[in-house]
Amino acid sequence: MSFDLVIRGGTVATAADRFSADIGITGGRIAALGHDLAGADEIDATGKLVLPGGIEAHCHIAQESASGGMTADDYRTGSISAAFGGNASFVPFAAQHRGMGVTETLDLYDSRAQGASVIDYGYHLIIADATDAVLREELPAAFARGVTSFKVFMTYDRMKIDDRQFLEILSVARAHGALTMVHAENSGLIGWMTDRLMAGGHSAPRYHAISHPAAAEAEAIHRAVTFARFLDAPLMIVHVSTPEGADIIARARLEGARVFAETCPQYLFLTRDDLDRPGMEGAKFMCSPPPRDAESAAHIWRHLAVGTFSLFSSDHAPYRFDTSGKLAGGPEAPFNTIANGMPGLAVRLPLLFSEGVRTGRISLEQFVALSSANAARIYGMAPAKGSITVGADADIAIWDPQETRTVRLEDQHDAMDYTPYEGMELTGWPVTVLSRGDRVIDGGRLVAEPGRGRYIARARPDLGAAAPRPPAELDPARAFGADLLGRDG
Ligand code: DUC
Ligand code: ZN
Ligand code: ZN
Ligand code: ZN
Repeated sequence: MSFDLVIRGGTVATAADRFSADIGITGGRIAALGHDLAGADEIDATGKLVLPGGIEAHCHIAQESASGGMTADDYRTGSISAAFGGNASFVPFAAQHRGMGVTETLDLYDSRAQGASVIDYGYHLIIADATDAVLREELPAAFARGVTSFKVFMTYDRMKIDDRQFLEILSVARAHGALTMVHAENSGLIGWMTDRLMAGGHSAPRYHAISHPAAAEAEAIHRAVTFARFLDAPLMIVHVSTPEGADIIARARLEGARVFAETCPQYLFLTRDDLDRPGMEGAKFMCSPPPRDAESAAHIWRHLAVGTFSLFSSDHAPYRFDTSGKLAGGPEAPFNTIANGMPGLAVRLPLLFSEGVRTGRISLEQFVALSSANAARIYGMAPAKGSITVGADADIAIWDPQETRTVRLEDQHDAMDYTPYEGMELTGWPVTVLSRGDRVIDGGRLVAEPGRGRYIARARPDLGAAAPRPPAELDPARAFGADLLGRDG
């Protein structure tokens, strides 16, 4: 029997194990794992690692902010950059803004993505306007079209939901088997700090970090986790930056809560000192939550190693260092008018491989879990995505674990004019990326056409069993009736 394509002689790794095998691919799927397989086409992977294609589960592509600014990357440049970074699929956000319907929002993002992406894609829905119609009709309709995760913001005046709306969204999501994601920072504390700093004339980029203290994240994570546990609704806390926040999550997980968490490169590799670079340079390192300090980063690394975090995502939020992005408010724009976010699609996985796997902080299997397998399961894309197993999509990244490169803007292949990681030397890089058996990146070059990527209609997230029921007097469902809380039993 001959396959369409055979990847020969590599070390295959999944989230569970590693072994040497050839991979036989037919019709875009993995058809066999074995030895001495023959194919019409072959890739020699001797000395290389053959991993499930990365899944970038947190990035902002062709998204306008609440104040109207557009990200620099669209689905063409964003997907190309992701592919160069070892990703075979990605799940950007479809952002509802106030006054927009959810179906309208998803149709708009479909029009932005179709014909543009080189890799497969889905969307998480951002809910900014939780009207009755959204909650009762549009969220179920979004779920039915394969958008099975919903993000809410506890901060940002034009995006934030209040506690009652948060409870309502958790409850509706739970009833449909959807996963709620949350940007957890205390809005009042950030607003108060910002006003004080601005009143004192402190408007430079470095004050952004001071205006978003660790306490703002810890308080909001505690509140979000409390609500999720009260309803036994699953929750994903995105972009966790602080030891205080991670500790709350670790404790809740230890106690059996279905609370999941994500961290990002900026909380491991950058610090608030980066915001204090000369002139406006610090604006390049402004994101929310902001980078913290070296001790916090070391603590987040340990949480990554022990399993507090299920996901390591870029939070690629590309605003250029010019008047189309960060400096839209002028050459000395005050920090509270500068767009939050930084790029990272192409460098997320090399950073984690070089500084995580090679240093022994995490295992290769953990690397696969954090970069691909967990996202596939948690966001309803398994078993087609996230593993190297017979029947799965042939979404594969072939890595050279010995190759050393210096991070350069021109190798990001995004629409940005800077990378926060410029000049870092990293060892271990993806060299070939396949999506459903098609070469997308080969020999350091893009070899796929925009538009070949397909929409992934995601299934119900696989999040494990609900927590055991508390005693009747502590169980809101039994005390008040299941319907009231939207629980399904
Ligand atoms: N939240 C994100 O998830 N990304 C960029 C900025 C933000 O506040
Ligand atoms: Zn956020
Ligand atoms: Zn801790
Ligand atoms: Zn984000």
